[in-house]
Amino acid sequence: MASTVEQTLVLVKPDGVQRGLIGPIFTRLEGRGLRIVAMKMLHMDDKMARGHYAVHEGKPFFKGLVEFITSGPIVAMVLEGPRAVELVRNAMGATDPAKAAPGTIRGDWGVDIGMNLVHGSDSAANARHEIDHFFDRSEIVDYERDIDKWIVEAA
Ligand code: D4T
Repeated sequence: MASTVEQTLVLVKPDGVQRGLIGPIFTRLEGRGLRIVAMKMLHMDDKMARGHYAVHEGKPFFKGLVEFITSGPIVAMVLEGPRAVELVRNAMGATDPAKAAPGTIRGDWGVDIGMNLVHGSDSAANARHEIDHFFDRSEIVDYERDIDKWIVEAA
């Protein structure tokens, strides 16, 4: 049975951009069958970074996290598909690359928890909030692909 379609926010963090991993990371997520419905490159400023990571304010790694995420350009995208949040989180692997399974983005390319290449929303509710933090509604494109019928069973 087909699951509810969700949207999720994915960021390729500054380390992923600097290491030339934008394409390989996109390829994994797009190849999985998820549909890219919005995408842009930006350089987060301090205010935007603090807003995005507000839940971590006060934690010992917060200052370093904000410095890191604002240290260079990032790529933000919105992916859509059934259970998109869970699919992306599984493809990213555990937060700490040392604990991430081989075959995941962090498990294949990451070393340090502070430079773990990607961000993905951790719930559909947070995804909605995070997408609004990065994109205007008008920047999200509503379309279908012919191949979608080979990826998701009809309801
Ligand atoms: P993000 O939010 O970047 O997708 O990562 P996760 O969802 O996998 O993990 P998180 O929110 O718990 O952590 C956010 C961000 O903080 C860095 N971090 C985390 C860190 O530098 N030291 C730490 O001890 C933790 C827990 C890594 C990801």
